[in-house]
Amino acid sequence: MSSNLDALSRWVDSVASLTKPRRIEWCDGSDAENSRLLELMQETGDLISLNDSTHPDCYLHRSHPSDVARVEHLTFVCTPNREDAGPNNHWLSPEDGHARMDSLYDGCMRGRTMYVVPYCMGPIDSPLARCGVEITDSPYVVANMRIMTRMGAAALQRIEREGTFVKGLHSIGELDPDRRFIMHFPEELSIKSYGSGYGGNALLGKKCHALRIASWQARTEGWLAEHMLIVGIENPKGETHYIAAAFPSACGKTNLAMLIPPEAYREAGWKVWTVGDDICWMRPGADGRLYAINPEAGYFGVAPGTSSKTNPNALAMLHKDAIFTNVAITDDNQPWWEGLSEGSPAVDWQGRDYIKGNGPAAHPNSRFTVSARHCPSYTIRAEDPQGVPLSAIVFGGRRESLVPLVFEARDWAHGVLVGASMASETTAAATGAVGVVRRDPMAMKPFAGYNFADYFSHWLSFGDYGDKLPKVFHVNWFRKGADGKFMWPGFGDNLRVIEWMLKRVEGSADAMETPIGNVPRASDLNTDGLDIAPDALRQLLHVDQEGWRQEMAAVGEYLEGYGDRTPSRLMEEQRRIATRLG
Ligand code: OXD
Ligand code: MN
Repeated sequence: MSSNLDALSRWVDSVASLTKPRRIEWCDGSDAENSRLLELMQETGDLISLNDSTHPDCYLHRSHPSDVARVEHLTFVCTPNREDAGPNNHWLSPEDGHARMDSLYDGCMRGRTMYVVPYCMGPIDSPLARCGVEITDSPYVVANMRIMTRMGAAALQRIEREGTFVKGLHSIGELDPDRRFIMHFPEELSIKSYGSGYGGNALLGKKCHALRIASWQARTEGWLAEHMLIVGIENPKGETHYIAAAFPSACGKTNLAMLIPPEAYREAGWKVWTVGDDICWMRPGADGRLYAINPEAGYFGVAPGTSSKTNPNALAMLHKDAIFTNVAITDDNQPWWEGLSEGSPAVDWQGRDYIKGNGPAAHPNSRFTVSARHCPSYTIRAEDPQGVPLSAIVFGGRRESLVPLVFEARDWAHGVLVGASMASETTAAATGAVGVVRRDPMAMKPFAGYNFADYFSHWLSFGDYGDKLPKVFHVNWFRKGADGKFMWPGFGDNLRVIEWMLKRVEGSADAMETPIGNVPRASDLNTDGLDIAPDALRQLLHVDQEGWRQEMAAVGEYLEGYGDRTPSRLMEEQRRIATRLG
């Protein structure tokens, strides 16, 4: 074994002597290995095979009913200095974090197989990609990692060449909510997760590596690791602009990444290309533009609400080689969830006969895991080692009032404030109350691996790259009218808003200057064929001066909560806008 792999095998040995597995299996990512694991999981009941004629090679996994979402209250960033983790993270010292985890790991894999899973986040030959190794005792995690990352032999070869990799140790333990922790040691590039098999807690390449650890690495290396989709919008002239967009979990990133243009746009030649639906790593190129890769190779998407109306592309990719977690099934063994127009549930997500009034059939955070290549709007640019150049960055939250459909930041620093002041109503993607408005800067509240104040400074530092940077926008698809219904049709019609943004990028669309940024007039948006009352559109584009005065005051208080570390440039932006609001 080469000396670079020596370090890996020493770590594997030390984990094995702590966790005491029955056997160790190094995963190569091959089809044969995958088939063997799928078979094994069907024998143990971890996977249930779905209807083979409608959903070939698709499986259902039912998790422990207490283990259905990310556990933000049990997620820690362990740095020697508490301030480095910041008030946005739960903190433990590395010594205490390791001690707590290692006592849980002691003997935890007795009788189980320990899988060693080398993986690469990003195209295998990309300079922006980074590797990791996850050790896990869950074959379900291995099968999901194989879809979500470039997993196996090629990743191991890159690790052998480079020597560095993120170390992730995961055990499902007893799935006991009182013995469940997700810990990050950014200075050691390591992760320890115990007691959960749920995606965001257990597929360590995703939130733990590609966001928390990577955001830390990105700051030290001069790039950005963000909770953003990446989508290419091709106009009728055949030009494609790439956009990265940050929305909190379960706020429509997957839908926007796979948008189907309204009919008239399709006929005119507009096309949408999906690069990624959840995570974006970006760094400046030699030309001063930001280049982005999707570090993931698959989608771990929210099933409920996915339908032939809301996201036909997603539905089309869910008919083969997909793993469903906590969905319901129909009486002919097809997956089913709320919002799906076809079929009806016979068995709910917990395996009980479905009875109306007994709660939802599918868990609200039930998921699908599927390869990105199965998406009809997949683009081979997702494999481009250099990434795609970004024309726009979009921030957005779920806000039923106040926040207009879209506005544009005046410049980069204002854009950073727009991202930093994002807020959104909470969803079922994390345990806890749903529908409560909370500040979620850049949609990174659960995922920034360091102090938000330092993170804002890092974002501001990119301003030095000048006028080739993407333009920054904020959108809100979720405004509700007095009747409690959504005012904007959303989904495919969001392309109308994107068209305006891209015209702003090209300098060919108008806007009205307001204290919060540039807002289109109704006449600046293409509303041909749109089913919306003029008054609703007027309200959607209205800037409520008094409401924003209060919002900006709240933003100021929020930013001051980070103390001396809050960059003064950000506070100046906040004051500038607050002053203009009067
Ligand atoms: C996700 C999440 O799974 O954000 O992507 O929770
Ligand atoms: Mn996410």
